[in-house]
Amino acid sequence: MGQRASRATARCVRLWAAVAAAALWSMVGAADYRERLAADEVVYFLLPDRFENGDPANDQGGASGGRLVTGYDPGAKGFYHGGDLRGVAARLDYIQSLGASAIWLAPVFTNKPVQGEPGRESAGYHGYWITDFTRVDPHFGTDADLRRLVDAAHGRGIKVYLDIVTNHTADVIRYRECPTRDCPYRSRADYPYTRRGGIHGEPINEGFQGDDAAHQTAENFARLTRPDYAYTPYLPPGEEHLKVPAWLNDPIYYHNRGNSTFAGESSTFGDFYGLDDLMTENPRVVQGFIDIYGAWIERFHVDGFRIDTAKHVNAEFWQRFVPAMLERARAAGIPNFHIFGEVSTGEVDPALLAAHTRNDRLPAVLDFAFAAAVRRTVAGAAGTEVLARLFEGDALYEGGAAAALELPTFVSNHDEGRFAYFVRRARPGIGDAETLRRVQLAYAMLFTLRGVPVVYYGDEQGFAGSGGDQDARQDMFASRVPSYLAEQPLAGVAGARSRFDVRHPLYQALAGLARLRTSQAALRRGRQLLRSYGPVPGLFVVSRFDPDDGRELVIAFNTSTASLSAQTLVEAGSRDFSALHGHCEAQPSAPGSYPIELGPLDYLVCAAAVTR
Ligand SMILES: [Ca+2]
Ligand SMILES: [Ca+2]
Ligand SMILES: [Ca+2]
Repeated sequence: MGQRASRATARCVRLWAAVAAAALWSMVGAADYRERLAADEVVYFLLPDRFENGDPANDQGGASGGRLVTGYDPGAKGFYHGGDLRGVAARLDYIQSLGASAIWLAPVFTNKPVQGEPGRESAGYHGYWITDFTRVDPHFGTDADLRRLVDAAHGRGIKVYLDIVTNHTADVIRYRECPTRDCPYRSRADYPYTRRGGIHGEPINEGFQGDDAAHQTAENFARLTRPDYAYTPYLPPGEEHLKVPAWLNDPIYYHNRGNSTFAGESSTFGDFYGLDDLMTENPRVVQGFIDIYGAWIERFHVDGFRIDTAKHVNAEFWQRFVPAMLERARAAGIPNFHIFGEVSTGEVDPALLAAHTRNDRLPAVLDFAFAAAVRRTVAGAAGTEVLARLFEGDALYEGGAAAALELPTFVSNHDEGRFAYFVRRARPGIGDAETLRRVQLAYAMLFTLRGVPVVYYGDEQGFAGSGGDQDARQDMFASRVPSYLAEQPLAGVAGARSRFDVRHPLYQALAGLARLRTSQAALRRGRQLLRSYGPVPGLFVVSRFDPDDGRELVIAFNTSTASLSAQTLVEAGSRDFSALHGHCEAQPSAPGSYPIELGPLDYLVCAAAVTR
């Protein structure tokens, strides 16, 4: 068949595919959101403080005074800016039009408003410094505001995931031995539970058998009565009853061994920069968190949990906590409750991530290895074989490649930074046009490759940021932070303005990708097969297969800045391809060999009408 005829056929099939896609899209939207599998979602991750201010009356969290009391300073990137849950509810149209079907809210529980040494204070605007685990932070509104948000989201078929923390609370506990917070880690061997202040100290906690899995019983922990084996913990005056529920105020439920070095046993037993690290081996602590977070499922009917700092908690805790949460959710009428843990790494290291699905039995983990692989190949200059190595690792997950379909994937986040920033850092001097193409290519990978795409709020408005953490947490409402105002967003203008522009090219691109993914079961739930990759930037191809009829989708990316044409393997019986994105030849060159032509940093998605 000549090229002209083949293109005409492809156009015709494309039209048919678009009609079918629209029908499928409406079917997905009409179905009960609870029936959708975790793999079906498109997740939008936002920090309530930085998204939209729906109620200026709560900006100071009900307190009055300066920023060191209220935590509120909209001109400082480390303080509260005024965003809240009403603001999120007011922007559901924006979130839904982007194609998101689930919202992951950064923690909404009551935080210590301000902590840190004098002169180095910052605020709990991010939500990870919890004092009251039973109430919405007053800066974000009320429990009723959360209920209204969840109900409104559900009314649109949008799920809501809460971000939970069990590793630590806010920094309240101090140690007598070190008046500043720079307390070095004191190990279990050098400072055993059964001696006061080291191996030569007086005997304490007589008969305590240790914290290992075999001894995590109420009887054993009843013998642990003194928390001063390593340091002498105390609660500063006025903060003795700060935490809720009340059991959290007792230092016996914490490790009290000083700061984590993020290596060795300190990774699970050390304080995360002074944050009070919970004794998650103690069954009282396990039950305490089952009670706390089970109540949030039952009270608000949320649809899943993202678990903060999951890798800093012992495996046995998760082995008990996760099944309890899934059971509470099922009993509350939420059959597909999703739980995914944060196991952070900057490496393409699926073995590390997979170990937490096997040892901890976490149903899923955030796919930091995916983020690292896309960063290396699309922001950096690594060959596309890095992506192949990533997906070969899917076999390691509990449940194998099928389980990997439910891993939330991302290219930007609130800790490491945004993809546009990674591109600018890796390629100083390139223009915004190329940066934009690289961000689009990264998001094309996110939406079409296996895993559940997580969009980090603001990426769709061209936010780049100037680093990680506070430098990647810009305001969607008119900002007053000088460094945010100085930033030049991709395809946008700098300055203090509301950033909910549905015509922004990245918003449009991501919305298109979300529609594509939602319309194709192969992209949501389909098996993925590696086809083409290499040691240098260039072609990367996978096939994905419709779980119902077996039709093949060919997905090809060009990570280089040169055009390419190549043949790639397809199923011998795949033919009558139509273009879901880019230019697709209608027919293979020969059975099992399909021609690919791609411009620089471009991609295509071609769907076979028949695969036998
Ligand atoms: Ca507010
Ligand atoms: Ca502390
Ligand atoms: Ca810990």
